[in-house]
Amino acid sequence: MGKETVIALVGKPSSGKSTTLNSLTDANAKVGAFPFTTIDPNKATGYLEVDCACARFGKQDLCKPNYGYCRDGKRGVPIMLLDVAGLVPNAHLGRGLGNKFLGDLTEADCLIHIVDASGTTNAEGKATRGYDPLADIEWLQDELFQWILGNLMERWGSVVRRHTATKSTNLETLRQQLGGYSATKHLIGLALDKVPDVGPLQEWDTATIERVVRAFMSVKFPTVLSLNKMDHPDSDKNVSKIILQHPESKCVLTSSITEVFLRKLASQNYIKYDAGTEFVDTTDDLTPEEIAKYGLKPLDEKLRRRIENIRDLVLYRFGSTGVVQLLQAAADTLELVPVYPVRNVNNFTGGSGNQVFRDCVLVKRGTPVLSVARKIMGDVTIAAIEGVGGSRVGEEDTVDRGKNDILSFKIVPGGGN
Ligand SMILES: Nc1nc2c(ncn2[C@@H]2O[C@H](COP(=O)(O)OP(=O)(O)O)[C@@H](O)[C@H]2O)c(=O)[nH]1
Ligand SMILES: [Mg+2]
Repeated sequence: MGKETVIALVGKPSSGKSTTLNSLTDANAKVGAFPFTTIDPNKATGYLEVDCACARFGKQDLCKPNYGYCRDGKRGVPIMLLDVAGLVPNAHLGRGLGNKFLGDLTEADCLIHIVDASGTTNAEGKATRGYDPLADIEWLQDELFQWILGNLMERWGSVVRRHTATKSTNLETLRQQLGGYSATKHLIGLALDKVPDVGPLQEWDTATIERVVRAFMSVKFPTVLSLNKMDHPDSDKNVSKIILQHPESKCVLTSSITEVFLRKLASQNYIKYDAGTEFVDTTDDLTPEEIAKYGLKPLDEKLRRRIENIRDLVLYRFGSTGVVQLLQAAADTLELVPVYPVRNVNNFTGGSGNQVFRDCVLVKRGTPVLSVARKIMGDVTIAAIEGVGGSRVGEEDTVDRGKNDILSFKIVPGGGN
């Protein structure tokens, strides 16, 4: 298997990173085994919700993913999440565990910056009131910038000498210098495309280097803002300010503590809750038959009031707790498309049995199907690639949402390893 997509949760202490991670990973339904090999306490599997291909063919009843889940055509595709704690102001100077934290980030394809929108924690995460969370957004971006720029400037003299001595291109030299951030040549090329007419590297002044670093950050660390603690009364005005100041940023309003609470109540059978929606049903809302069917327990007065509060403060105002949308926003930013490798292109089953669409991988839209094959099967010789109904798909054809996303790879017998 190729490299998995990794989404890192970042933010100052007490912004809600761990709560958000819990809200995304404590899946309340039967969920397939853990597909990732790395065991690390700060890593967890989240589930990106997509419209599953089974619904296109009316095969929801036969859809049993090997990993993740599928409920009536809504599929949860596993995605790796990383809780990157310990970031404090000036981490790039090595304060606290700063540099270790920054090093952990290199694995990430996308960042979710958890912002405490309520302003009830200061820059260091200590309790306060009326703190301006705009400062956190700028500080985090600046921290990353200083870190990358610092690493580059530290050895700029020798970088330039080597660049001229080896007659390298800007791309080759930057690849050497920025490859350590798990950045591919392609990615660095995209960054360079964002700063046209920079001229040869040996002539760059500080301002130009800074522009290149900013461009690199934007492709290597695309960021979604989670404006968290939306349930708090002070959050509204801060959110308006943030959205006004950062119109280009992708923002999702969240209340991760509410999601954790609702999932807990659902697992204790007090409510019926579809994660990510505004729909919470209690015994007050359902018929005796439905209550029996779902096995719901009656609420006491205190619980009933809390649920009313959650509806008023979060669900009815914002449409949901936002956490499911948060992963979707990250996936949109990365332009991820679910692709379903199948054995049988007529009934979509795998090697055996009648269950359909057992596998699903996330790939960037526009990826050639041959690269998808490599990602899934490694370095084997592909004889042919087929789509739905056995239609031939060219190796260089690309995948998109709903296009070339159901594929069967025919391997040359004995041509693999
Ligand atoms: N009101 C409110 N509090 C939250 C929310 N999410 C987290 N918290 C609280 O914020 C504090 C810090 O949360 P935690 O997840 O440990 O933050 P971390 O340090 O970023 O991992 C805890 O007391 C949480 O209960 C939220 O959505 N709303
Ligand atoms: Mg934490």
